[in-house]
Amino acid sequence: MLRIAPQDEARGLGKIMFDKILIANRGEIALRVLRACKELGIPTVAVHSTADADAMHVRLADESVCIGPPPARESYLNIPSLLAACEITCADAVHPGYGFLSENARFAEILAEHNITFIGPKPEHIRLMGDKIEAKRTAKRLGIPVVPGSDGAVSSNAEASAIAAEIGFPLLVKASAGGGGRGMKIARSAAELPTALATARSEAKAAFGDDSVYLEKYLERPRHIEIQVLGDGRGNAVHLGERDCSLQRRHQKLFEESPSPALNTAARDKVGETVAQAMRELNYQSAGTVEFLYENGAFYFIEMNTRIQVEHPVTEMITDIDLVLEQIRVAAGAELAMTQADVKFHGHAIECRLNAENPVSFRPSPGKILHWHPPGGPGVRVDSGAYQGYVIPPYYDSLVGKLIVHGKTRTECLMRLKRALDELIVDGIETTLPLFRALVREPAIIDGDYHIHWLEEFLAKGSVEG
Ligand code: MV4
Repeated sequence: MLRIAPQDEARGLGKIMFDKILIANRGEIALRVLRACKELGIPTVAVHSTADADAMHVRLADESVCIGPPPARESYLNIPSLLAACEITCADAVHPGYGFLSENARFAEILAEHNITFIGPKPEHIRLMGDKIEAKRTAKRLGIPVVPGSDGAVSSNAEASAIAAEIGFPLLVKASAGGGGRGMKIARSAAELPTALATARSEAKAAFGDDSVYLEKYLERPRHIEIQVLGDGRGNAVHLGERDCSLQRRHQKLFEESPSPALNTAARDKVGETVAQAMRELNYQSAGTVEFLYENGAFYFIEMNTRIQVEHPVTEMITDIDLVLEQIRVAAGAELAMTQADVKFHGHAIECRLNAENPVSFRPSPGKILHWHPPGGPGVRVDSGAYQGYVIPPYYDSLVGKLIVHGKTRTECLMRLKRALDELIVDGIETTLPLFRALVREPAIIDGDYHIHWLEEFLAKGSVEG
């Protein structure tokens, strides 16, 4: 059957669309993908473990297939089960969501070998960005500013000392196979360098089976600012501005906003255009995020994520671009629906991640939701698979839902967020809601004056009451 995406219809460009999309994920992102498929008129297949039989994504999909027992390794990460699910349902495309198999280049290749489209980047780009040394080398070659450091892996203490003499201390030792903060060690002086190297190496070997490490100048109090990109794999790419994701605890983001309170239009346009041009040169296809540290007015590339991210709605709210729908369109071979000149930024958006966790200890709090009342009204979006009576299983991440709020200005957005947080009712489990109610009243948050260590320092002061 011939289906036409609304954008293509409007431009008179009929494109052949997928017959059926299998969503290889769970929770709110499975729902998010399902919504995009419905708006494109594409039938959907949900997959689920035995623990997720009653999940909302299963109820809302056209068809569902049980792919295994609760542990993710036997279900959501089980490639043979997923292939079988595609086969029995005649799905011709798979959307991986985030996490699970979303950045597994081998999975993307296996699907291609079975004539099933992986809705995401080309395997070569997933693999390239998965190797942090190669990713950084590529970024540098494409004119993206990087953190000063070693050019590739360091092979000896002597080599590390020579680099330290050039760039000075503090230094950070990072694992080439790392990312997301795993396998990093700080060396504050020459005396600490051999131990930092040895510890990072052995941790990297244990965690990733690869002990190669590289060195970077350690930035003390940067912000974490990431640029959203979208490419069609045919030389067209745009940037959709930034998200400031500095508010995190143990590398888990909790509160994200766009635009960043730290950037002006000129700074955004400059880094955004550099990144978009790099993606054009790579022929990058699909949505992607280029992560930077930002300190004293300068951007430093750290890594690139080749998936749709949890916090993508913040960008959708200020650009009016449906990122998941665009991922599907370009995976089907369509051209990007917009040029950089078409991308306009409107107002301000903030996302809060509602996790089933104790707001002080952050211990997981799975169990039955006894009462669920999401907020509504102007500028409010809730992406969640929660419902009254739903039992959050203990096997997966603790994300219950995301509250995303939009306003014409940051002030309106914050006032709206405060009001939405006050409307939200979730009973039966503990959640991070009290943390957000405290945050929106905090002067540093109201002023936008924070960095990547701010939240952990705030929590250490005992600022949140459960
Ligand atoms: C850094 C850094 C300071 N200096 N690199 C942590 C996750 C990984 N993707 C990169 N990370 C960092 N790299 C240099 N040269 C500080 C961090 C970091 C961090 C970065 C982003 C968001 C939260 C963070 C929390 C602690 C450390």
